Amino acid sequence: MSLPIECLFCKFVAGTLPTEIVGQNERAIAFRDINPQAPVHVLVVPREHYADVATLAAASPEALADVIALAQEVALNEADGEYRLIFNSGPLAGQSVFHVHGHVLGGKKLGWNPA
Ligand code: DGP
Repeated sequence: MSLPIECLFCKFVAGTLPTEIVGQNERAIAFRDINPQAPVHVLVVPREHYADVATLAAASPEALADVIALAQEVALNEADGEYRLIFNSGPLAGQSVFHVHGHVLGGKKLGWNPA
């Protein structure tokens, strides 16, 4: 697979741009969101580039499993294992970076206003 060299999250995975890594496993890394929406707001991304979660699930279920496992690990470390995991898919849903990422949100009682 050719890597889109302009992809921000690919650069975090490769280490060519710095970010605060808070966890990693074989196929995924986790780092803090630059614009946190909760006391805990971490992004979990596969090391390989896929645009969205459905593409990831179809192409590499193992990598999706690693993304989910890492989200759980981060939430156990930082939010007592209680968290929301969101994959925005497509611009209308709010996706702005097209390297699939799960938002791990927690650390407080979360509201429910996706609008
Ligand atoms: P989404 O809108 O679902 O595609 O989420 C993209 C997230 O990426 C957004 O919450 C902010 C985060 N983000 C954008 N640029 C950077 C960056 O340079 N560093 C970090 N750590 N996060 C970023």
